[in-house]
Amino acid sequence: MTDLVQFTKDNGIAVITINNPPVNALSPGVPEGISEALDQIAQDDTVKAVVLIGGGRTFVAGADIKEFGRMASGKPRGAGLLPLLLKIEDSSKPVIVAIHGTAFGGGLELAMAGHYRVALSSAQVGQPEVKLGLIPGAAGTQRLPRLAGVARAVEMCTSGNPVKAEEALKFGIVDRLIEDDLLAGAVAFAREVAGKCAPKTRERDEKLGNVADNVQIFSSARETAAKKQCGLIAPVAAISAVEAATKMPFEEGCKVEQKLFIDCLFSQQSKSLIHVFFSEREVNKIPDIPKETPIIPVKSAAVVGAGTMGGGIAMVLANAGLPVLLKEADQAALDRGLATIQLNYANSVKRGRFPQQVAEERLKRITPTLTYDDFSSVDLVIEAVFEGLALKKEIFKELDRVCKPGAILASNTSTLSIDEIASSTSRPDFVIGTHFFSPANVMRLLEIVRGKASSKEVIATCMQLSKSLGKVGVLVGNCRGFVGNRMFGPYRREAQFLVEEGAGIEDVDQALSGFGMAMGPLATGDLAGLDVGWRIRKEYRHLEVPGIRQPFAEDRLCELGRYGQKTGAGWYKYDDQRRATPDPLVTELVRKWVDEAGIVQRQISAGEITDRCLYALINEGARILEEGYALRASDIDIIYLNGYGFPAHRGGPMWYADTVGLKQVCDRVFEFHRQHGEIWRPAPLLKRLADEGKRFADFGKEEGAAA
Ligand code: 3H9
Repeated sequence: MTDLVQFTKDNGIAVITINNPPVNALSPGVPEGISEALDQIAQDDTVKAVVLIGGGRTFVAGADIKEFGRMASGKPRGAGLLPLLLKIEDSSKPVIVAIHGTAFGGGLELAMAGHYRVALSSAQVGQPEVKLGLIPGAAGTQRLPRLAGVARAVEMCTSGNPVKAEEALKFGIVDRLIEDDLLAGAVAFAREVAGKCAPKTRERDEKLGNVADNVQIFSSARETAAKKQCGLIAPVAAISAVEAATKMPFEEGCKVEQKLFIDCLFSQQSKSLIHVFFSEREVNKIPDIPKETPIIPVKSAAVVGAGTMGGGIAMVLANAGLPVLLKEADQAALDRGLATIQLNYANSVKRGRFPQQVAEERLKRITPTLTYDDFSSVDLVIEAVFEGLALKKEIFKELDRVCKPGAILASNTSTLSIDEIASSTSRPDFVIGTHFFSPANVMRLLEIVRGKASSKEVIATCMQLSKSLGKVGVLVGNCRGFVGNRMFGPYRREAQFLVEEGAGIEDVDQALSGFGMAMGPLATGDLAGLDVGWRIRKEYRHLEVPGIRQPFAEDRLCELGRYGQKTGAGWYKYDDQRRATPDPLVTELVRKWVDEAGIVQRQISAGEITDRCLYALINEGARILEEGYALRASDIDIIYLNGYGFPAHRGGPMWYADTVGLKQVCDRVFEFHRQHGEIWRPAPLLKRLADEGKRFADFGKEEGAAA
């Protein structure tokens, strides 16, 4: 038996324990170990039943995702899971699978091959493969409908969402919940069923439904997938695989599943989503900040500014259970801010997100104030006032005076220098940027901006805090716009140029949403408020290099009071429900303005639209990476996936560029450089990696990128 699997006996009951920390993934050696244990058990007349359990914090979280790369490159290790699952199911001694933590993917498939499943009530089960661009590949799509019914199996395999133990019991996936001691409960259960005829999941058909109902289930699932998971291969494949379970014998169904699984495994979508899985975890690893770095306890917080961002941040903190002081300069602004927070909570209750009582508890944690009087006791302050350096410096000076030593002073600035802000305090090591994205209580991204002096403890605390706030924290360097907005500038610049050069407004948005972006760049501008960029451009006009082309149509729209959704008009017109319709007036105005500027409009293809917007994003990303403002290309991907609606199945902008091939991306950037001038100068890193036949993903691995 391998080290990864142990086998003991407890008075006639064999206990097989999987020990492959941290999550008992089914890495090579685990299936083999279980198989060997079963062989020994089969020979041992003293054993009457078997318990299969996971050691450590969880049962089995699935196949070892790291192995998929090998499988896709034709070098799989081990015999796969299917033969083992048949062996378990065919065991003449009942196998009881004991579940704690998570039984996900291959873990649930393993469990379903057992004759019975018992679980702690805190456990969860699920088939999350679709989130990796895959479908269950070890008969999950065949056994799950036999246990839980067709509709439930389709739902679980297409959404990938976990199911709590209590529900799993209701659905028939689990046979019994165990209160405290899982092993003792499972062994007791095993004694009850020992010697009795054990059901084989693959032979059960009472939940496979009838043709008429199933036709309905599959067609509505396909419709939903086409709407909500448009362009994704795996959900559709999962539906077909479950459908096969209803139409053919188990063995045939398994063959259909295998073929679909392999198709998905070889797809770029799956490779991209697996990249996202590992990148989301990598983002927490900061080379010069070890895991053991002390964390500053954060038990209370304060937010300065009760506007859209400040109010949203106060909600995020309160939602995570922290008491929050919310400060404004005058009563009217404070009242407005609180009213918005109340409305947001009321809307969440109306939509069924949480009960009224939870909303009230959260609201109670927010204490409005007009003074800094109680700031002396808080552990963390987040400043979220209007984007003006002088004002922010004044506030930080005051915070420095009133806050206790050791309190973290954070700014939610989206453009200003953290070092400049920190310079107004006597403790720049306790100053950091926490850049939330709007709406702060909804968007998952949190850029954590490292100032020159920010201490390691402060950074580690903010990274950990981001998790407890339900955010994805990404550490970035202190440059203008940091990572996300610095890249977003060239992306939106190109969208505007394209309209000025003759592309239709909707054509630009549709090309990018067709690529998979949650929203087109112009509609995004309308949502965020066109005036935001307009004000920033006015403030930084002195930095513009003479002779470098700037887009101007959006500024003209702002001059006409068209700020986007909030004024009922921007690039589009909006009704009182904020539904957009195209506005021919804008097209006409843009044509007139560009005529006056001497720009000759032309037909522009969807391909040119996506290339120009995305390659502008990527070219800037390459500069950021080379300048060391992002730790890794994959960190930039995580920023774009969580803050800017970049499609996960494309893996993020830098990964996407790698999949296109940097040579091709670079050639196109050179072409745009020739056509449109200096703004398109290829980033040196892009050129170098393209010349060397490398990828962004390689950068830093062998070259030691700066942090
Ligand atoms: C599958 O099963 C296909 C089948 O149909 C069979 C086909 C033949 N493999 O997330 P954490 C690592 S597909 C390898 O931070 P948590 C993870 O990278 C799979 N590694 O912990 C991290 O490493 P590091 C279906 C894995 O407590 C460490 O474990 N299953 C795997 O926040 C800790 O992870 C899934 O999709 C894995 N399967 O969350 C489940 N899982 O420390 C994927 C984790 O070096 N996993 N690692 O950064 C999860 O959802 C979460 O990890 C889990 C724990 C909820 C289990």
